[in-house]
Amino acid sequence: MDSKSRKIAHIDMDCFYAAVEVRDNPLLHGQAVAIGGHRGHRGVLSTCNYEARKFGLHSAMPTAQAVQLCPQLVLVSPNMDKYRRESKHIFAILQRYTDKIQTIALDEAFLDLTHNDLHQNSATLTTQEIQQVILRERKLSASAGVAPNKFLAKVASDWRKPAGFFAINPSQVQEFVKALPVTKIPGVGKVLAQKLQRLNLHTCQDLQNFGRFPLIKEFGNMGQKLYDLAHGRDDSPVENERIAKSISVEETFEHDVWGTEQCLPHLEKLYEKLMGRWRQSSEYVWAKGLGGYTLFVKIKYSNFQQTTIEKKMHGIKLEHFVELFIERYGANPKAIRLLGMGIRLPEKHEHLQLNFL
Ligand code: TTP
Ligand code: MG
Repeated sequence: MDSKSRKIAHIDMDCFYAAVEVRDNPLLHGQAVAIGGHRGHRGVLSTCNYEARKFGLHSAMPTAQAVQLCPQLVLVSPNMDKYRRESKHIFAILQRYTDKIQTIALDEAFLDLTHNDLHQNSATLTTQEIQQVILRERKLSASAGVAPNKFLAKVASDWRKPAGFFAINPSQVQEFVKALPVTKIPGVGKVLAQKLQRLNLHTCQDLQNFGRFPLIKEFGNMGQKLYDLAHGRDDSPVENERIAKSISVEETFEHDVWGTEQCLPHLEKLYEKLMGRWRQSSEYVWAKGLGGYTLFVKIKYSNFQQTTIEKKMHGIKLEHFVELFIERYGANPKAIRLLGMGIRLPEKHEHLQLNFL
């Protein structure tokens, strides 16, 4: 192995939402199932199982069209909480193998297995074991790919779907990319694909032959990227996303406020604002179902002296913030120029540990 060569795995659950529903409802076994709005309503499918795909159904297809193509289709309403819970279980399994994980979606993650001791450092065997464990413990099938970089690992996991595995070794990269259609390149959507087609560029080999500078001339930075990817080159690391350490809000008063009574309406207002931010944040998705939250209140006095009090609480309630405020302020009431409050967030993978380990 080239010493610089990495071993990246990409794992992607098969027809994720649909698979969860079919697993949990024996009546759905063997049926064509889609997740989406009800018959006759406007809307599109979130996904559908492989039985339904035989009829040409796919994600984002209008429900009405799907029902026309496959009249026996069973439509199930989405249950996002359930899929999120399932996702945490799956990611907790991945964590047993490495902490170098980049989650991409609820059902998808990259793993850097370059330095992994299991199976004599075989990323193939480790990844296949992960697939088996997911199947055994969660009764769900995943597809997986292993390659020297993220781009090719993702292509590989898609190569033998469903329940498939495909590995691209460093020595196979050059041969593999030649025939790879440009539509497999991340960032090549409909519009770019059409432009490439007009230039008679269909495969990565075509992009290679077209040349770097002509590509840059046509597509700017994207041209450079296309050129690199067409050669199977992608240096992007597997990044554990750092999520915000906290979500907080604060208010600096035009005139100092003094005493608990004056502060209460401000705390209420801040709380409303905080909850708005919290619900919109992606952290909300991850932290949902988490047993406790560390909440904090910040007080800045008119003399600019500042203090913060924080505590782990169950739930995120206004009274918790009021309690914290009174605990800190009650003994020492002074004029206040700023009040703030927030939620401290553990890192994403700590959430998983809190829940499962
Ligand atoms: P995908 O991994 O793209 O699709 P999938 O898991 O359903 O099927 P595949 O076997 O091809 O991987 O997306 C994961 C989930 O995200 C999917 O189950 C439902 C949801 N989703 C949508 O809600 N809308 C969409 O357009 C897509 C593509 C996915
Ligand atoms: Mg999937």
